[in-house]
Amino acid sequence: MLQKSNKEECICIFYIDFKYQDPYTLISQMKNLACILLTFLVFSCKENQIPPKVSELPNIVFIFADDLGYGDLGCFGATDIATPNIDRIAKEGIKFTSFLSASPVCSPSRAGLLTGRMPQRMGINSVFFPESFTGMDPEEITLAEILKSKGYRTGVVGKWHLGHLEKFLPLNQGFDEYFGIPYSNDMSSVVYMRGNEVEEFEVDQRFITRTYTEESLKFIDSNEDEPFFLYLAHNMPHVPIYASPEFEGKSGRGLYGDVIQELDWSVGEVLKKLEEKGILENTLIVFSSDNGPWLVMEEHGGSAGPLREGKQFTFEGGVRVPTVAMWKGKIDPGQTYENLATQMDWFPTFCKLVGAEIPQDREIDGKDLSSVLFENGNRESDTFLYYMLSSQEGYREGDWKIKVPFAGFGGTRGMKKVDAHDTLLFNLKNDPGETTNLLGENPEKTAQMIRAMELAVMQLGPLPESKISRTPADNSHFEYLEKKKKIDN
Ligand SMILES: [Ca+2]
Repeated sequence: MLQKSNKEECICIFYIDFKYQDPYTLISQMKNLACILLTFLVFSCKENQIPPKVSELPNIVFIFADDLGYGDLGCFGATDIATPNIDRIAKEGIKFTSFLSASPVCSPSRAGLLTGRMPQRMGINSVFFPESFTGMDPEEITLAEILKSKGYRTGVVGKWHLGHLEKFLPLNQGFDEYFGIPYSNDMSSVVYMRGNEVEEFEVDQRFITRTYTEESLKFIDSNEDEPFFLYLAHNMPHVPIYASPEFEGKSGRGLYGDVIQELDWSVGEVLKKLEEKGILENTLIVFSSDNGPWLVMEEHGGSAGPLREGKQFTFEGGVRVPTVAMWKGKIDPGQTYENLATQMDWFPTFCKLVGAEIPQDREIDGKDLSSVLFENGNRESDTFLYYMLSSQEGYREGDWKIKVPFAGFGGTRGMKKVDAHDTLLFNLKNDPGETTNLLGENPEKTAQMIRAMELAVMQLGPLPESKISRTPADNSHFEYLEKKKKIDN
């Protein structure tokens, strides 16, 4: 767009008034004109290859909620939680109604967002814990590294959850600044880190959202003059949930609703700051969630709205996340995109936006969403492989979804009981709640979907071992004593 307007300005320069020039001046001016024209032609031919100048690059603000459900925002149908600021993004931008997270749990979902790659390719199938000695490989190329290479200031505020040892932390993955809790807020030793150091050992969780908001506003304040990438990854509404005192008792859905209303306030503060600085028109803002609601937490977990199941499962409630994006003047307001898109798509989309080459030495699974965002177009592909941990559990192609047989899960205090099922076939357009198995009446479609799914899995190729996310108990002390006892006897 910016390039287009530059061209118009160039054309104005070529005006020469022939009538009042002497022949020598005229020849000299014609020569100059020829030079200018030649330069213009060369630049026109290369137009698509010229990376945008730093000053033309948009800021990117990516706001991520943790375990926010599909039914927890006003613009996605919630009537008991007020989210006017997030609704504003949908109203003044685009709402994605079939936006899929890379995984139904935290760490793999975040790895997919930041690299554009299926987390299974990186061996990130489950979540990291404070005792994990593994993390996302520093050799992975993150969005922050891409944007930094184009002159961006990059900051992450909030939950990282891709490994907390120094080599896995944000500063080693392309971020200039980090403030936040390095994993989930229900894990032992909840601390605030700044950069690579622990800054606060006693985190009062009631003020996490407020603190993250203040840190984000400070980041915008100190980087307003250069393009910046702010990744604001809230810990809320992951359990245990907390809201600041002024938000308590304000929503129509108890503490959970209060927490979401505080998150919405936070979004409003960011929008207000961008407006005050006069940079809202030069900022792409995305709001999304890392996975579906943690339903086993009952009223402290969110709602998947009309979708089936939630976090930890590959029914739509686990992976379809409420997603909105706005960029004033660039994204037409009030759009709804109903076809499939994924969290991994932001990687190639942002690469395109800033004129960065998509890495060629590795598979990037995301697809560029530029035509969806800026041209009312469609995403290049409409397929998706559903994974939970290391299990490939389903496949989507357009409106159709097939789920492989599931042995059932008896339920624990942290994971909901879900019944066993045979192969399931759904048409998500007519049945987003996955209520009616169409397998019996669509044998041809079923066979085609199974073939397509098998091909997709085959094309994925061999996958690395899952990185150990939780170390087993070290029982060597007991084993030593038992061994000793045997010898003594
Ligand atoms: Ca999560």
